[in-house]
Amino acid sequence: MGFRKDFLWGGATAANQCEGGYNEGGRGLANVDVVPIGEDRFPVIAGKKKMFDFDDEHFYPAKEAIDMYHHWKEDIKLFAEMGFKTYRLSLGWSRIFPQGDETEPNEEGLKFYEDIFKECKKYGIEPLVTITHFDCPMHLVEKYGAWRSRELVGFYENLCNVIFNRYKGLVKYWLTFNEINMILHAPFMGAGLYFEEGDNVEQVKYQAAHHELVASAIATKIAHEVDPENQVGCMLAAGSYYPYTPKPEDVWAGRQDERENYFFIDVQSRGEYPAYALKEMERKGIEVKMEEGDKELLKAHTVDFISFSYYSSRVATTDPELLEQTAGNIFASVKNPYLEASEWGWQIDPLGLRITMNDLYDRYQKPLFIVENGLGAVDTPDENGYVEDDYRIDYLAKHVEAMRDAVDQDGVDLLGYTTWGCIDLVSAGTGEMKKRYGFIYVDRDNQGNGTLKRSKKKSFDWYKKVIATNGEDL
Ligand code: BGP
Repeated sequence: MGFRKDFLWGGATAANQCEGGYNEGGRGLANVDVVPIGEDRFPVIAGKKKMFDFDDEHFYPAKEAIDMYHHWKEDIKLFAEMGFKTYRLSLGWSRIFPQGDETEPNEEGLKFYEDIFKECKKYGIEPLVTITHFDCPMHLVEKYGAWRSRELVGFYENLCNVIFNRYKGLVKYWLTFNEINMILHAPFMGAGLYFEEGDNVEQVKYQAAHHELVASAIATKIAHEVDPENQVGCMLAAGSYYPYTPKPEDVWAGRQDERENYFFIDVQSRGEYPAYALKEMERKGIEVKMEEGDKELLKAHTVDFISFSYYSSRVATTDPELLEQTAGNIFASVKNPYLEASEWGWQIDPLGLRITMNDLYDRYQKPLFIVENGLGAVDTPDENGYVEDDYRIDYLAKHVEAMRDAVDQDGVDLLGYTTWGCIDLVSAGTGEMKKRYGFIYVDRDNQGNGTLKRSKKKSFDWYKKVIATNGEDL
């Protein structure tokens, strides 16, 4: 009983939130570089055009982040010391194709990740690679309007051809798009999408989503062709919905909200647009333009496993006045009176993880992979950089316990678990360093000051023990 013997314990990061080195090694600019810290972090709203550049007024955390670009050896060594079996990281698209539409890749970028994968392998760590974690080269944003253009499918295909061939034998687990449903909620940060005056916003979003879905199927196809050992997953920002009351309308509202997210995975895992989505699009007057062969492609190249992030459950209602949008958390939800919340208002619900796992497993009957989970908190280090983060240990222990129940009691097939931000990094939602998730503290503040020194928190040894006992000793 318990987790499978080859359970993949580890941690997760994303290129733009940890690498820095935004203009080094021939790297081009990406959408994620130009979202500044603070109130202007989500500047792209319907009808407003984004200024695509750095300015002097704002601080852009991704420029340097925690400078993993120069610290990766040291960081991987620390992951190995914790006993990681896997390390989830993402490729910076604009490191490999600085503009995005070149035919030849940038060797320096390719080599950078190759060295990382080799270093991981040295320690017996299996890389889990997100092909795009919210990032899109700025040139593709400006010239083509990012994923609104069908041409992006071809550029992404080119990227996939290059990486699957180059990293054959080094990488086996792949995720096509991080939190693919984020395109609906944070279109610029999530997919480089912006809107012009007069755009039918929903139309643009769903057309762009279709392009990503087709690109994801093509990636799956190439991955399997290049190496049958490759395992490809989709990635959902998950969290089951509870109805606020037993009122049938609230239950129905929850179902609707859930479907907005399931839509993507239904296509990626079952291979076709679900009936409810087609009807909803019809009602909204959305016409997704498909090319010949798209339907067959989607059907033939479905994912091997279902990966997701889980931070909280959500609560649905028909009463818009009850809905809150907590800072950084872009999913609107009613505050659940039975749950406590993090300092950022994200509600803490370990049982919700078990519920979410069951929902996904019932629905898709494919192995699951939890690729993000964790507590964003303010850490106060002592003079040696040591943090007594019992609150983080408590959060993670309860979530691991819930996932063990889903495996043991409910029979869910779970491949692995990578906690979010295993080393402190820049928050995607707020752009801050103040919101930390790591087992490893990084001396860096919100304005980019600090020595960048890495030090172990209390949770470092705790997680090491969890991994060593395969999740028995929490
Ligand atoms: C997910 C993203 C991550 C990560 C995480 C935590 O949505 O995939 O990139 O940042 O959320 O969110 P935040 O950084 O806002 O605390």
